[in-house]
Amino acid sequence: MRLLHTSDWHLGRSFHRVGLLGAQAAFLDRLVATVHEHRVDAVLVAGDVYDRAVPPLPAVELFDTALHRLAEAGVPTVMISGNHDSARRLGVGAGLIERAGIHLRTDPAGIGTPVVLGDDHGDVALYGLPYLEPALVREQLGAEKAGHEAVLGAAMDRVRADLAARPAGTRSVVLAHAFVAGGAPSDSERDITVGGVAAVPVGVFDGVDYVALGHLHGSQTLTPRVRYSGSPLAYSFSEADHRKTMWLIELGPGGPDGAVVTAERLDCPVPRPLARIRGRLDDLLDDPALTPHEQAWVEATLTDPVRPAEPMARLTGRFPHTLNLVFDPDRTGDDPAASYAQRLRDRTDQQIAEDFVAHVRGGAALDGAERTVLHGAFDDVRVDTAEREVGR
Ligand SMILES: [Mn+2]
Repeated sequence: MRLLHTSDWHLGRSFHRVGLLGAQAAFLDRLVATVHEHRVDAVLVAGDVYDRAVPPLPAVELFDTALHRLAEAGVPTVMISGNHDSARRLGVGAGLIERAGIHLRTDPAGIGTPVVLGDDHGDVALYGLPYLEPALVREQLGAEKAGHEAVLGAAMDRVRADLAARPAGTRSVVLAHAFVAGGAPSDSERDITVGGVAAVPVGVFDGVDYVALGHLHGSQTLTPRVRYSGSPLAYSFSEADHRKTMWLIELGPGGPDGAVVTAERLDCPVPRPLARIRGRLDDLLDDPALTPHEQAWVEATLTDPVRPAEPMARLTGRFPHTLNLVFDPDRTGDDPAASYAQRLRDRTDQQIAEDFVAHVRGGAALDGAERTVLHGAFDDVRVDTAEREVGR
């Protein structure tokens, strides 16, 4: 059985000031063309279909068109909601479009009910696990502990229980939207770590022939059976070195150690390459080595000790698609002038809040109890926001 695995479309997202709807439409064209060209048996979309809970209308229209084209192609499609999607909104009409072969799984209640497809080697059960927000689904799933590992573990127990009741030799595929240990993040995923350890061990998926993951935006192979497809487009400059692809997975006949899995990377269309360039402004304007980047979307880091006049106007003279300007002046020693944004970079909300508390009371750090209170406050805000979203 041939599966096409993709995720993290983030329909409606823009890149700095540039709208990406055209690029997202071009990707969907490629997806549909690939389905025909490679005679794909099922399409797997592992979450973050949209960029926001309430996506802009053109993004909804693009999604609607994609659904119609997949249904017309007659290719069964399994989709789950990600942490950017509103599961409730995305799931509207799921029961109806199921009849057209589009299986939209947004409700944790359906985790143990797979889409069953078949080929010459027998049945394949495909389980869609929507993004599971631990505080919201822990009780429903009967997870013994809090946190991502416990709820995903409980969800996988349901999958394995269902699978065990099926005819021997039934092959299995799981779609999940999660941060699995060993994966490398970029700057365009929404953090899911507040409230504890986000990364779940890959062993949580044991017993399944293939796991189609979403959430991390770089294509990655955690094991031959557990992969991230990554996003079809770069959504941050930290992805400048990514090759954006889909996985074409061939699921062979079952065996004692699981079905044979082979994988091929298929490229997504690149609307415009990305380049991160760094140096003094005059050098960036002159350096012949930068010629290949002149038509790229550029992020320029200027290292001039004194900020040059009109840097954007001058840079766009050579690099008309410059989208982001960063100032990182060459200075020596400990620099009190380092920007606030630079000091906050790579820090979690919890760290920033702890430093703030210490700062306003003369340097006294939080003790354990205080840290717990702060931690709890972040959790509460997060759960409130999520509950408001699902309308509870
Ligand atoms: Mn995502």
